[in-house]
Amino acid sequence: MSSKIVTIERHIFEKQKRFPQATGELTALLYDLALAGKMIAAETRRAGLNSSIQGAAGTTNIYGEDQQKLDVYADSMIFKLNDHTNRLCAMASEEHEDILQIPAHYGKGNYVLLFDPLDGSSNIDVNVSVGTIFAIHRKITKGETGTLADVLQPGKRLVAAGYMIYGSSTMMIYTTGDGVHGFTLDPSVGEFLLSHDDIRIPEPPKFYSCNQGYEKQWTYGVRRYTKWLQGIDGEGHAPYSARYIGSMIADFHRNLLQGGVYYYPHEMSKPQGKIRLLMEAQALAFIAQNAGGYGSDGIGNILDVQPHKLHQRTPLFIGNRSLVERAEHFIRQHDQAWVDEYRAYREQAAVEA
Ligand code: AHM
Ligand code: MG
Repeated sequence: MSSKIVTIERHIFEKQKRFPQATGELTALLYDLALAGKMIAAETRRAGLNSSIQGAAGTTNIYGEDQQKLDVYADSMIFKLNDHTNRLCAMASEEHEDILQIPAHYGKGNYVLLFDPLDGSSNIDVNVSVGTIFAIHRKITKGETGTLADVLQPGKRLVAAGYMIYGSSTMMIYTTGDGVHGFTLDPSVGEFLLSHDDIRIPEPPKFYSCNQGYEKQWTYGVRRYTKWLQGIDGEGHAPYSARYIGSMIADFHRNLLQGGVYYYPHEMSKPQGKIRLLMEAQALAFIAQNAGGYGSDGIGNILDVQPHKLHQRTPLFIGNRSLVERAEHFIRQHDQAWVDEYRAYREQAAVEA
């Protein structure tokens, strides 16, 4: 534990100072996201008291999922805090079908912001932790404004990623590829203060997190993997404990700090899984990798996948490398038909992109 008080602003600034070519743009962008996190946290805390922000908004997003009022609030807050800063050329949100264009006058920035404004939002009304996930790419096209090609980049090219978790305390975790750092919001002063410096996912892991209620839909490899985690199949090791909140950010956060694996696998009826590659999986895989862990789609590294569409979904296995690689092993052994089908989809996708 450091003896000095480090605000998130100071931390980001000091990290960026090491790069002489840094303009301060990324620092400011991350700081704007911290501000968005504080505003969403404040609204989330009052959700149980205020019917104007609690419950369903009466609308659906592009996946046909019911939007919560707080989904809509979080989405518009992130957009409004970032649409006029000259730092971004485009944004993409889980809640919108197309990329979000920045007003022409401001849209000449060097970065692209992708976000899931409120992950796990179906849990808000029952007071369970939710979170905001974000990922930042550098603009790669030559034109003045951002295009879909700037958004559809593999996760290995990310410049930064992170999340805010609105739980018993509010935290912001971020990485720019140089360690994963965690800050806790001190509500009395409204500042994120460094509380978890240079997070490394611990060994040995303790937990596995998945929706086992869907086992019927799983392929044989995923079922065998789960039996292995339970210590039933294989070498008969002690079982890992099951923890599934149904709010990925909360499950991921626990496993990042205490060790474990979260998985939302492919299913017979959903061979591409549920989790969104661009707004969820890339960011978390980048964080996991920078904390010594690993994120896979069951075949290989999520960060190598070249996306072909904005709302592409992916199976996700993420956490301690040893546990994720074990999932890949079971899938390779038992789910060859799915591997062939999914690999073909990925390769075709790369050509289309
Ligand atoms: P969301 O971004 O619409 O909230 O969906 C993602 C969420 C994850 O947070 C969570 O792990 C999963 O969906 C829960 O899905 P299920 O209810 O099928 O287990
Ligand atoms: Mg989500």
